[in-house]
Amino acid sequence: MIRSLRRWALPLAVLALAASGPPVAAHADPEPEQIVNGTFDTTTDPWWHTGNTTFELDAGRLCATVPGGTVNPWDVIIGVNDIPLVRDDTYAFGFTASADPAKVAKALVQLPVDPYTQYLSATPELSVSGNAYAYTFTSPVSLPDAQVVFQLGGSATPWRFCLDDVTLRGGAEPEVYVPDTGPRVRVNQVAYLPKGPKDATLVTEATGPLPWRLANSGGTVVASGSTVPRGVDASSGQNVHSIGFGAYTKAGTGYTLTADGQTSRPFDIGGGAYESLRADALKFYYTQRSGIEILDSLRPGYGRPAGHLRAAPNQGDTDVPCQPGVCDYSLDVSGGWYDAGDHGKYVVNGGISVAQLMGEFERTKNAVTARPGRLGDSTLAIPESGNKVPDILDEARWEQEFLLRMQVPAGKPYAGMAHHKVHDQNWTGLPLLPHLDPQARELHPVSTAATLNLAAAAAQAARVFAPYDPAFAARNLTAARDAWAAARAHPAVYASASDGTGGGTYDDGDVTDEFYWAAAELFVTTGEKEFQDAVLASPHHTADIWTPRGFGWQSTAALGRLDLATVPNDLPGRAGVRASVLAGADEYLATLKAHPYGLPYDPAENTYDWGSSSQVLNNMVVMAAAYDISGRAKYRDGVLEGLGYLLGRNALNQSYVTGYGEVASHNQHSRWYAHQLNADLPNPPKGSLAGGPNSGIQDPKAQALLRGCAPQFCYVDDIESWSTNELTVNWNAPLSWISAFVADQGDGTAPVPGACAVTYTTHGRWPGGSTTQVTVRNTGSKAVSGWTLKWSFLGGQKAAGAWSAALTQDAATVTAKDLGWNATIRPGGSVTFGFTGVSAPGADPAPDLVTLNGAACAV
Ligand code: 9MR
Repeated sequence: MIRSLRRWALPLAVLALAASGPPVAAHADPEPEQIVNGTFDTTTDPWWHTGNTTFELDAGRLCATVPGGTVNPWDVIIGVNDIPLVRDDTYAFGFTASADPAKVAKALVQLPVDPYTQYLSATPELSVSGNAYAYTFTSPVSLPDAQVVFQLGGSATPWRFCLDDVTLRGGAEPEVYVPDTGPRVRVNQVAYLPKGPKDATLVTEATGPLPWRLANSGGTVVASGSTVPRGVDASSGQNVHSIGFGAYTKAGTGYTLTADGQTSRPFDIGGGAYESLRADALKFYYTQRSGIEILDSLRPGYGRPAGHLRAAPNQGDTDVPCQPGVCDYSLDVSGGWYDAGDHGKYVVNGGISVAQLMGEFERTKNAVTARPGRLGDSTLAIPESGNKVPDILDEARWEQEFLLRMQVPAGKPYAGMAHHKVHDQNWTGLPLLPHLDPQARELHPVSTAATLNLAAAAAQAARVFAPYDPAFAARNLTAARDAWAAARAHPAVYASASDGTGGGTYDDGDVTDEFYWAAAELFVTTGEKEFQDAVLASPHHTADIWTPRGFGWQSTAALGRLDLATVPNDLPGRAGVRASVLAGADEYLATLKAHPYGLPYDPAENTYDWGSSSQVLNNMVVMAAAYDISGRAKYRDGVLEGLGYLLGRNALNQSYVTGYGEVASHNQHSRWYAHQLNADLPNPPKGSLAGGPNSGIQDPKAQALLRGCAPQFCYVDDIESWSTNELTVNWNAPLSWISAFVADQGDGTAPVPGACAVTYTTHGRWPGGSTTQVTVRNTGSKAVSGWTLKWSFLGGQKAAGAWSAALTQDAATVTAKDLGWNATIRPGGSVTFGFTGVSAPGADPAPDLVTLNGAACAV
């Protein structure tokens, strides 16, 4: 796999430039290995090839079919870059290789640029059965970035080359990478809510309690106490203590915490930062958009031409054929968001991302603490701002329209299914702005996972867009039904795990969870028996789906369960579904309480996932949903404490969100936010989440620096570390969901429940309409004089006529006001009013959340 053909002169910490290597003496330790991945166990990275061949990983070897009809040896090359050489040092170079049919190749260690001076030139005679080859040479130069290349061209006929165990020993020991982790007191570097929990971690050798002091920005000590020793933390390998200072509640900026002679990075006590993070985490999506010019006026410093339309050198996404042999048509699959730092667009990942954005919006209808206006129109500075549709939905629609385009048209084989992905034919290097990508784009085969993902997202879109654009909602519902039927007809079409040239695979061999999620969304939207039956029959409906690693693109059951629990619907046994979310949250809370860094994430094998930041966040989403369901403060506090890890309370003492925290990730792997490679390009915008520690360290940068890392240390803020430091649409989605949740908590004061109880009863239903009666009872001890009752319809219902109240409706939100004569509700007394409604297609469930004069009533 080639991620980066073009290399850049970077100050690499690992490169030893000293020319004074020790003489090659007989000593027990082997000379240092300079080839990062010569064994090809799981990847061919960072090896590259000329465009006329491709790599295959074959039983732990790198293999390639060498084309015939070339003239010179250098017409076909396989190589690896950035090999440091030390002048006058002697090197042992070796490899095993085979050729079928037998061939003579050239193996070179050389200067990577013209005149390509060769320090070693060998001509191994390769056989079909394969041989091991060994050479020595003394380097005449010191060079940070020599190349090892195999020149394979010059054959009239094609042949197959396989390579393994490439080794180059000698030269200087690679420098040991030691990250700068600053002071040993680790805090949420952004902000603690005044009325919320406040926890920090101290890294120390001490085993007994130590004193701590909290100081305000003037240096005055405002609180103090003793640390709690927690022993050695497995996720970091550090001996740690915890510090709790939640009793201090005064808002302010520039606080510091001191213990064991170390003073933390500064932080605020206040909620304001989360209001900006709510917007920034969502604004991330506009600059990820494909197929539209990014306006510099809306995102100063980030303007760029539209990507992947037809303008050269782009070949464009407007008329994309399938991979050879996959289909006989081409589709307009323009638009949508780029997945990550690459230019690929993947249905399963786009689907979960757009679903979480729509879920963030839907939460404003169903959660007591939600502040709907904060996600309203004109909150995100996007081209659609001002169109009277909440900006978060406009942004979601940009992706949703793309997902619909990925569906196979009627009349074609697999009609109704979704193509798994569209991306470049080959991997491109960095940097590369979207509009400059010259690669051909290809549609990849359909998959059941992508089809169900589309069904779920489209079913959800059908209800959330209904009040704003009934035609778009109806289009989504049709697409969702078609996708569901197509997935039922083709239940086991899996994306290939080896289809990873030019884009990620996103392969998934178990789609039972996608069936559950799609059924759940279709049921919530339509209320229909077929989907209810599918939900109730799914093993995921009753299983403990709250695994330590959490949910994501490969395990989607939680998305279904959470919506069944939080969005109004009349599923039999719904109380049990809601209780199961609390049970899951209790598991994550227990993990968090046991973890000295306060993470609701502690996989049993003590290995962190690719994109672990998002797994932490998704586990927090479960706790947040439990808070929305139950109002129990412990769940909300779990979310607030978990957020601290992402914003600085961690082993690396850094925030994983660009622009938030004193020291924060800012060199995420991206082809267009590539400031680290080209000073004319920007860093990622503020509010961009880095994937975070990944025990797999699949990229060569991380492998060179981090081998043997404890989980929390498996991260480097370097643009080349695509396995620890990328940014993606599916990682910013839970960041945005959680930052909205946290911003909604204000200063952390728990909402006071209203002294009211509401019964909402739909008495009559006929095709297209219904009649509903609402009774509001005053359960408090004071009279209510003058009342305003609010709720949101779930879909596109309209209140048509009312009695005993004045009803107005704005999109889904209904406001009912007293008529003067019934303005007073005495303690224990009640008022009743009613209305007729016009039903939208789909279910018409009673709203979960009704507020009286701004406070939530029991329903
Ligand atoms: O996020 C994905 C992670 O879960 C997988 O383990 C990994 C390897 O398949 O791929 C990650 O997704 C990448 C995708 O394949 C291509 N675009 C960038 C994504 C983030 O690194």
